[in-house]
Amino acid sequence: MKASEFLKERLRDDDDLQYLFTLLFEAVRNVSDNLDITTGYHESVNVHDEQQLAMDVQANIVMKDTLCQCHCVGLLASEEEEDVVKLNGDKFSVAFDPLDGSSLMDANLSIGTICAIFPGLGFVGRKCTDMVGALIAVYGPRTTVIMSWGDGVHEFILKEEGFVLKDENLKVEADGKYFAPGNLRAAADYDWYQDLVNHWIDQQYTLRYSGGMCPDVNHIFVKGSGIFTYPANKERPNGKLRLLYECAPMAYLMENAGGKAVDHEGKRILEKEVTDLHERTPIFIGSCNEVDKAIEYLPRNS
Ligand code: P6P
Repeated sequence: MKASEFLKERLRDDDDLQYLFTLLFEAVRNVSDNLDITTGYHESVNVHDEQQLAMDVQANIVMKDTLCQCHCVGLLASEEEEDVVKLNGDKFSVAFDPLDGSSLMDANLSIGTICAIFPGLGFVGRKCTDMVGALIAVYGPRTTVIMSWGDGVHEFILKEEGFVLKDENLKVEADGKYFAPGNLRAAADYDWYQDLVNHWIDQQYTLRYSGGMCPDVNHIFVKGSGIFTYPANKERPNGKLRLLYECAPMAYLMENAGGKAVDHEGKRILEKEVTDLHERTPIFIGSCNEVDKAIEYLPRNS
């Protein structure tokens, strides 16, 4: 079944959200078709003083240009934009990381796009529970999308004819022995993280870590279990990953698939309020029991 047909059939009660997702699929296809691993660095840096890859800039343009076509979108936020971008609509605000992990491209590792959809206008001051939809794309051996609007989590794959449904109502089991331990530097700073990693090793968990959040969390959705972590360390006291356009959409999808996502205090990521477009948060996400186990090791609990 084509993604467009699936959306028409299942997302009947909100034509605008259906159209917005259709445009997001189109944007992902455009980014996928234009990924050029020979592209070098752009002559600019982004808002975080990070050297921008030409592909970062290109993907950001694609996302903005595509979303500008949506009459119902009023506000955009992007990792590649210092401030919000105002559009003409008033029904949705969309935050995105247009090309997460782009620095992995030259090593030909998988990368992705992450999107969060909020109702109305505005991001700062909103609780992440306000979200009404989310999407992640993975540009790997194949281009796939996982998305949800709150009625199940569904996976699509890009074929010649466009995106087609690969699997619907994905579920993440409570237990799972795959682990993706991000920011291992923190194990050198904090014994609790070293102890947690040792737990996974002692229990003979299977390591599945690529350095790209999209493929690493996508692995949990597709295999149906596992845990991804990216804690803070002394150099990065709030971790590296962004709340609004990375952790919150991932948490939205994970909770809709039966999983869990918390921060360094064991607080639900979705309960967090957005205080800044680009704020960072530590994240522990995946199978409920695996996240709960990780929480036991957190400083305040250990
Ligand atoms: P580190 C990629 O650059 C990214 O933003 C995420 O996709 C990934 O999980 C994380 O950073 C990897 O961070 O510190 O291992 O380079």
